[in-house]
Amino acid sequence: MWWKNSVVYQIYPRSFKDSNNDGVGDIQGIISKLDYLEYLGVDVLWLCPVYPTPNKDNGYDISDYYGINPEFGTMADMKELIKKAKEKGISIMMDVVANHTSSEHKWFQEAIKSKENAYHDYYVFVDSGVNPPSDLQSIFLDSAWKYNDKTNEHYLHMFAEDQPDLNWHNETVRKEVYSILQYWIDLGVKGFRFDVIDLIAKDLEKNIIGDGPKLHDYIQEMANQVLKRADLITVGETWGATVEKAKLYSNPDQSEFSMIFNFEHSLLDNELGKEKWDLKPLNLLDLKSVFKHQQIGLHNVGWNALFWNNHDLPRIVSRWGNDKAYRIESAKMLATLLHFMQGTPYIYQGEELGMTNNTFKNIEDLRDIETLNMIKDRLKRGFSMESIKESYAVKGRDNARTPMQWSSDINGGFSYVEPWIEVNKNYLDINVENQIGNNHSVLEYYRRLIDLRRNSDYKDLIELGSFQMIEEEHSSMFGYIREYKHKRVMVLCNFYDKEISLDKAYRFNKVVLSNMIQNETVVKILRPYEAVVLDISNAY
Ligand code: TEU
Ligand code: CA
Repeated sequence: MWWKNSVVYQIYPRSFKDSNNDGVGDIQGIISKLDYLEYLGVDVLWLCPVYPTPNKDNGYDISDYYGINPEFGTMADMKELIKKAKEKGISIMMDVVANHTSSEHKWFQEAIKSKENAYHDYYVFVDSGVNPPSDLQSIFLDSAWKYNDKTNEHYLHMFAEDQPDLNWHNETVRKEVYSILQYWIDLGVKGFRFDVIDLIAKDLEKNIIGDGPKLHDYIQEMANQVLKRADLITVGETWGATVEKAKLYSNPDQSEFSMIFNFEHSLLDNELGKEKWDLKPLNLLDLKSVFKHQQIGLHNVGWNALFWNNHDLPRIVSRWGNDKAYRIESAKMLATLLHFMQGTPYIYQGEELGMTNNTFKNIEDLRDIETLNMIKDRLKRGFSMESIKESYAVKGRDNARTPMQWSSDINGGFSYVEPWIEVNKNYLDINVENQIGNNHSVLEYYRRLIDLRRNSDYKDLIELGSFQMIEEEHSSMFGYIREYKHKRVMVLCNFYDKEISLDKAYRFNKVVLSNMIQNETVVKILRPYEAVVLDISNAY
């Protein structure tokens, strides 16, 4: 299980690097940055979808699973990327969107022609005449049902109407997915990320969308027919996961996935039971409880993906760190907290620089369908424009999709022409060029974290060690101990911008890593956003 010691780097190709100056990132752009990714020390590149797409949801609406989006390049470029990454010991993880296709996929174009069409049962049609079968709402806030006049039916779409849901109860559909996976395995990819995989077994009779009764049957069938035959890293995107479910998804017997993305922590600043746009402050004690439960609950019985960021989430240093006076310290503190836990860490492009959310002055500058639908929905429901702006400023997905900031050149070195989405104006201050080799930078700190996990004599402790919270009730400090054989390290993180006292003065043998100079012989206070990792193997 090589991936237990790996670090995955997530690339949103559209915003990573534009090699041909059309304002859109591309595969040759990724190839041009492989030296950088090797320098960072990552082992796997998760590419958000690179297949042909009408871009209604920036590639999560796939019209051909066997091709490459011409905006991103050619299949030859893709094969070159796989080859050149492999030469650097870096594997490629593809993003598999199998809950739905684009409405422009040939399967759907056939399916809507007639009920008798061979592809009709590839999708979820309900013969309800001109009225939708139910008031089910899509995740993008419109009706989940779209009328098809040719067959006088409605079809299901849990996301945009241009993203019709596939019918996984149809064995032919499942076989089509397995063929797609095998095709990419044969091309040399070493991993897959499965988009909203917990929605694939929906049971409409029982009014169940997520976690359908046959979900694990289908995942296990996919594992047996394809995944287990290659030595892959696989991760399921499961917004409905809990620790208990995670044990099933990530069982060490490899009957399903290597791991899952469990979003319990990422839901903690949503008003309970409301939408992500209904904001509430994070309570650190909730976060500590969620991570403790995951760490202890999965130890030796499952495996966790460790992440703060992705292309759907606001940037963590703005969300739960401090993107003003303490940007660098808080970015390093958040990274320390996450990377010393058990699991496979995922670094989202720009996270390693301490990149922040972007201030979108005008609605016209927004690109994401989810945000644009929310604006329409909330205006209709009478929300003030002020509250709507606050919601997307804090939680909008465009925050994570502004171009990667490479240098102080025009457009942050992403492209010489105006990019498809605006560049964060702080690129002059936050970019790769002024962080490489700068010992104080977030980038070099991430390199040390990755090196500790991959190459240090703390490697086994980080990968296999036990987890124990300390000062569990402390409302500002997140602290834990990892232990393996004769080694023990203590991770102490001050989550806020005020100096704090610890319940005890902690002795230690040596400082393994810290985001500030640590000259004390015992630690009993932490400065704002201070993170320190202490070797305490012989201190007690
Ligand atoms: O996201 C699943 C999903 O539900 C998220 O969109 C989530 O609801 C919301 O964005 C939380 O901020 C996956 C992909 O990651 C996302 O980019 C796609 O839009 C979606 O599926 C449909 O494929
Ligand atoms: Ca380009």
